[in-house]
Order: sequence, then structure tokens, then C-alpha cells
Amino acid sequence: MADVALMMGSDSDWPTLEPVVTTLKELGVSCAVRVLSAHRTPEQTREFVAEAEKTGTRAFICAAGVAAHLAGAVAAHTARPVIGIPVASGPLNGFDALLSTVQMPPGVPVATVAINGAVNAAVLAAQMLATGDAKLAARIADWRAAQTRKVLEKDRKLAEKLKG
Ligand code: RP5
Repeated sequence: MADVALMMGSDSDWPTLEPVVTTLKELGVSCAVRVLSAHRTPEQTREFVAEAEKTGTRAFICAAGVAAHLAGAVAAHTARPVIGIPVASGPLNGFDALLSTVQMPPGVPVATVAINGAVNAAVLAAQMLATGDAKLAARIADWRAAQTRKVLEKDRKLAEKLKG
């Protein structure tokens, strides 16, 4: 049983999506990873969503490029939260995937992050799960505090460099 399922339209999307897995790991959220396509494996996609729901998956992250219908197709099969990542592949560099992912009809939402927005998809999924999990909420707060410290450190280093 994994809390989150990451689904991608092709293994060629994986390098863009690896940060989903590393970020969820940092936050202590378990994740199943599958290559499944809305167009090329429609039946297996539907079956996986049903199985994942049965075994307790609480959110789906779906990533695809070009005619990116995976997130929408998954959202059609589940009432659990679906987060879409448009992937920059193909001649339009992800603009096609962005529109295909974000422009869902009313009643079947896909929470769409930026093109290639792997880290934000993971953080958003964790934040959704954290609404009912105080320990996870605390881990997210720590993670964000670490991020703040990193930015402040960069600010300090740049100021030092400019001083001369
Ligand atoms: C999309 O087509 C995939 O999500 C990928 O971004 C793109 C290219 O797929 P491959 O030809 O590499 O399998 O469905």
C-alpha cells in the first residue's frame, strides 16, 4: 500500500519526475511508481486506479507530455485528489501538455502544477494528506523551514561576495 501513486505516460518522462519520489521520501510519504498511458494502456490505467484505491492510495500524481490526458483520465475514475504535472516533451515544450492537463470540465478537477513541476506536485500531495495527519504536517513544516534556511544562506553568501 502506498499513500501516493505517481503515474507517468512514458518512461521517457522519468528524469523529469524523479524529484517527485525524492521529495516524497524526504517528507516520509510512501509512493508507488507506474508507467501507464491514457491512450496506450487505457484498460490497465483504469484497473490500476481501482486497485490503488482499494489498497489505500490517497492521492494520485499523473504526469504526461504532449496530448497529456493521463491526469484527466485518472480523475474520471476516482474521487481522490489528482495532481497533474504537464511534462515538457515534444515540439511545443509542454504548453500542449499544460493545456491538456489543466483544462478539465467542471466536476472533474485536476490540480495542475507548473510544467515539469515535480517538486510542487509532491509537496502538494503531502500537504493534502497532512490535513488529517499532524505528524506529517510537522514534517512538512520542518521541510519548509529547511528550505527557508537554504534561501537565507544563499542571500548571505551573495551579499558577502558583492562586498568584495
Ligand atoms: C507522452 O508522450 C508521454 O508522457 C511522453 O511525454 C511523450 C513521449 O512518449 P514516448 O514516445 O517517449 O513514449 O504520452
